[in-house]
Amino acid sequence: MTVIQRKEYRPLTEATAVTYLQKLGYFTNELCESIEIGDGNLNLVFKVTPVGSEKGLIIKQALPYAKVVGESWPLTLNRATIESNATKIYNELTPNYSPKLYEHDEDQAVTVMEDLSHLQILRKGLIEKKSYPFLAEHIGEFLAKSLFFTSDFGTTPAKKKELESLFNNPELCDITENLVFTDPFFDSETNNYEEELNEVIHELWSDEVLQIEVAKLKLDFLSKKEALLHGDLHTGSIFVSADETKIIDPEFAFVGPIGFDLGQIQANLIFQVFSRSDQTEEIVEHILAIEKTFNEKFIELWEQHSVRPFNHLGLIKEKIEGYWVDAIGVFGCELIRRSVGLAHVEDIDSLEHDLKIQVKKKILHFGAYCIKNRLKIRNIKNLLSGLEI
Ligand code: SR1
Ligand code: MG
Repeated sequence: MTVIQRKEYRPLTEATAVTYLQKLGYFTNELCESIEIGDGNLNLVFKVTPVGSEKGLIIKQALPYAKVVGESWPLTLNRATIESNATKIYNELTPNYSPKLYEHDEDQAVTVMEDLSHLQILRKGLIEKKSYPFLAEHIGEFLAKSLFFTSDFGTTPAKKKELESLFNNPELCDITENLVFTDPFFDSETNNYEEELNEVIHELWSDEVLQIEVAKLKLDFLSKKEALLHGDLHTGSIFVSADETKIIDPEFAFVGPIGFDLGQIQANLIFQVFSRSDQTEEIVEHILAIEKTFNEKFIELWEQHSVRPFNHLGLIKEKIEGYWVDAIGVFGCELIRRSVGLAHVEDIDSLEHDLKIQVKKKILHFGAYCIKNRLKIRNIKNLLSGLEI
């Protein structure tokens, strides 16, 4: 029997990130610059560039705890392997929308990827009011392809079960279950909100209908195994320029309800509608166009690539309608959790205090309305047609 010796895990520094790459054969004879650029909640991210050159490589390393809280919140390193496996699948299914994956080291929880630093995080770009004419088309296509080809419409039962086992991601699913579907709906220690919101939040906590509907959505999150999800598709997980869109950070990937990815991205875009005083039409157009593109492409993929020839168009349409009903529920939960829970969004947090409170109150009411009325609302187009900000 061969015993494989695991190498002891060590967090990289800016200096060791360079030697790490050089040991793998990259930039061996070059002087390199290295900077830690991670601004997310969980990982170290280094950009290593040969001096005098624009493009380098990105090294991402998972830390054994959540950076956003500190060492008191231990976190599995396996999420780096989940992320690298998901990126590999996205490289195959949606190469235009995913960074190229070069290396993965399970022991060190390290992934080496394409340098996308010529792009900007979508959330930041939207806050700076930049325009992205192809955004909705790109996101809609990414969603349709990644979800269709990993669903029972686009893959075989055997491959689907392989996906379920490869993306067994209990720790990160648990974080989402708690932070999205549980903690914001009771007086949890993880919550983080302004005292001016006390009254509205207590209203939500004592709203029995809301509590039941959130419990149903949580159960769907735990039990619906529809497709491989990105699992954390907010505007901080997308890099953009005027004509490029790259989806990053799929460490929360798992096989779950399609409406989860659909609802999360749409909610994170609508924060811009709530926080902007002008130019909201452009964002509303993106949100509507994502729904339209997803629906059209999903049906097109089904017509051309279905592994289930006995399916009917009516069934696909019914299923897609169901995904959007689920999405509106998730959308509502995401609105509430980013206002009450642990992890906030810069779109809202960067507002001046009084305005922020006013906006957050609207978001909380709207979130609860979406969760409770999702079956009646049915889709994003209907939802936005009645939206008054
Ligand atoms: C402890 S992690 C907090 C949040 O950051 C991630 O990006 C996910 O959205 C998670 O819920
Ligand atoms: Mg992330």
